[in-house]
Amino acid sequence: MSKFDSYFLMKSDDAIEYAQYKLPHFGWDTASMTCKEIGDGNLNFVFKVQDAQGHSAIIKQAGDSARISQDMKLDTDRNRIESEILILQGKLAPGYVPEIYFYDTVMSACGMQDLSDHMIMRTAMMQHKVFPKFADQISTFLAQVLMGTTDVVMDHQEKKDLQRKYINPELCDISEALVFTEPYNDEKHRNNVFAPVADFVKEKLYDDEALHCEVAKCKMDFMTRAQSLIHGDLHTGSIFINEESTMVFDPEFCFYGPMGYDIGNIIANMIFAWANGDAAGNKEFCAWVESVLVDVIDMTMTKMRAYYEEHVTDTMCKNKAYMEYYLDTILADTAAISGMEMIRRIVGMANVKDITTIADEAKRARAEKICITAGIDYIMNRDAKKNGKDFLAVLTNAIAAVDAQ
Ligand code: SR1
Ligand code: MG
Repeated sequence: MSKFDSYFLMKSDDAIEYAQYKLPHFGWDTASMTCKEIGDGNLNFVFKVQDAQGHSAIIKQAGDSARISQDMKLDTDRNRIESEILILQGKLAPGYVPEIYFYDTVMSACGMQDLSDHMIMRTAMMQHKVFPKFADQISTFLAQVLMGTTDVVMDHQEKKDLQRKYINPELCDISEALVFTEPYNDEKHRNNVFAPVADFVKEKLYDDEALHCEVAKCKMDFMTRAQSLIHGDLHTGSIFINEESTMVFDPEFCFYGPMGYDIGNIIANMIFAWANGDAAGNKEFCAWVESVLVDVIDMTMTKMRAYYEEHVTDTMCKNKAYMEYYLDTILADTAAISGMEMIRRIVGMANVKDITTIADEAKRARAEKICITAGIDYIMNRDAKKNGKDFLAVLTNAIAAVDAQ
């Protein structure tokens, strides 16, 4: 019998004992072991366990409610989903996700590679660090994982097995509410709206029926288009980065959905990084982010096209005109989700530090209006966004529109 034979929420001391129990082959120096809870996400507990001899591991545990809101009860099975997905993504895109050492469905916890030689990308973005390899690396991850799990490429029965296994209704329900519903009506009265933009939000988001119609279309697409095994929450807080490497983690929101959801999350969160750099007057950083916006779109599409051409197995999908249609729908979905993510992080329940830490009220209000204006353009005109330059022009146009007001 062990104390870990039934579920309880661990504290740091428990995580040390747990690491010894689950990872005995690490050869821990038990006397010097320490542990720090380092989770800064909205849902889980993350412990870094290490000893003085250089051994270390991350222990991640799912609680039965969200850290951001105790009222939000959640199935702890999400830890299994996350672990299995990381293992699968590691096969599709080797070197782009942390190694999973084990996962444990009793404690709803997993052990994974400690990436302390990387930074959480959002933290790095807020320090205005640049990573010249990022666009190339993230586009490889996106193309290989997203295209690699489609019906275009996979055996259809195997794809359906994955789709069934990772249906993930609870976490999808969070996204359906927080991304596709509440930012447009505050129906649960839990939006966080920065007071200086309250009138702008009411006019541009709550009162615009034409926008609501387009959002409804995107919401139903999200709920019904089982295109790829998507990460489901691919913001800069789900990426570890350093000069040489980009590693994606935290795929607990994963399910079979439209792949533009992941690409759009990257675009939106890079624009939050841009807004933070812009408020600080850091032109060099902003120029790098702008180049990333263009490159992420163009490189991802180039790599997806190549992956499609090389790996397509479905007979009908070998049709060239269909391939062009398919790639176009990915771009339109990417644009729509860029907009959805930008809007929901500004006005919804789960905000981003890139924006909320802008201390100057007027600068923060301007940043928020730029994000909302760009977000609306991405949603309303999603079919017209055909390349990286088009995606960047949305930001440029939003700045001009807001500054002209
Ligand atoms: C209650 S969870 C709020 C948000 O945090 C996660 O990272 C997802 O983005 C979710 O929407
Ligand atoms: Mg997360």
